[in-house]
Amino acid sequence: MKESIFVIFVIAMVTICFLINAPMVFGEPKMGVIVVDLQGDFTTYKNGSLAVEGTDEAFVNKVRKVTQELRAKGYPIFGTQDWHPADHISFYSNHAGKKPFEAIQIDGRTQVLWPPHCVQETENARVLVDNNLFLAIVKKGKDKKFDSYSGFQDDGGATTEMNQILQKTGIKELIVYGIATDYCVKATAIDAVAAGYKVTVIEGLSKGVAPDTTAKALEEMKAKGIIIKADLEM
Ligand code: VGL
Ligand code: ZN
Repeated sequence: MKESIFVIFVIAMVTICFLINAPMVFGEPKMGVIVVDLQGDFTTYKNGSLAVEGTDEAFVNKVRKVTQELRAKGYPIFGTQDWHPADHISFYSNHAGKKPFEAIQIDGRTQVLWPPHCVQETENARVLVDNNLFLAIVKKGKDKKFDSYSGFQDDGGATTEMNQILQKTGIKELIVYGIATDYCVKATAIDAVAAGYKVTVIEGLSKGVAPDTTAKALEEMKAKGIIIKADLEM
């Protein structure tokens, strides 16, 4: 009789210890980070061809510092890199008589025509955050026929390796920031939510091409369930 009470006591204690430690045993939902297009051509810091307002050296250094801190805390860091061939469809100079920032229709899609930027293997296509911090940097916009604001897929629907890499890493939640809020940050965050991740966009670590499209992008992201945080408190 005494023995069976002892056995029940031991089983109860083991069960209680297991329940208390369950979050540690099974792990918290795994959080990853996507740093979007932190490249010279999008910054005033590097005199970029498509420099976005507010992307001076102080901004880039802030993104570098936070990314370093997130890495030090153990979060897996991923990046996207705009990586266009010189004859890319999104460059105004590849369309006779067109001007930068004009929008045209191509096969039923709206294509904004940009100054040539992030041309493969050029100085200003480099990612300005320490490349050693990243588990992977996903290149996008490599196909001359399609633009690719999203890090997950291009305008033709061809997927990148992003989702596969995140799944392999066991990521469930994502922090997203970078350039530009109204184009590549927005498209990447929206595709991440569509792929089933819980997404938080950090407004203070992102800059937009224009105020009106940036305000609209933030509203659109919120409407899709994306959390918008002013800054990361660490
Ligand atoms: C981007 C315009 C063209 C971006 C990329 O990174 O937001 N914007 N290509
Ligand atoms: Zn581009």
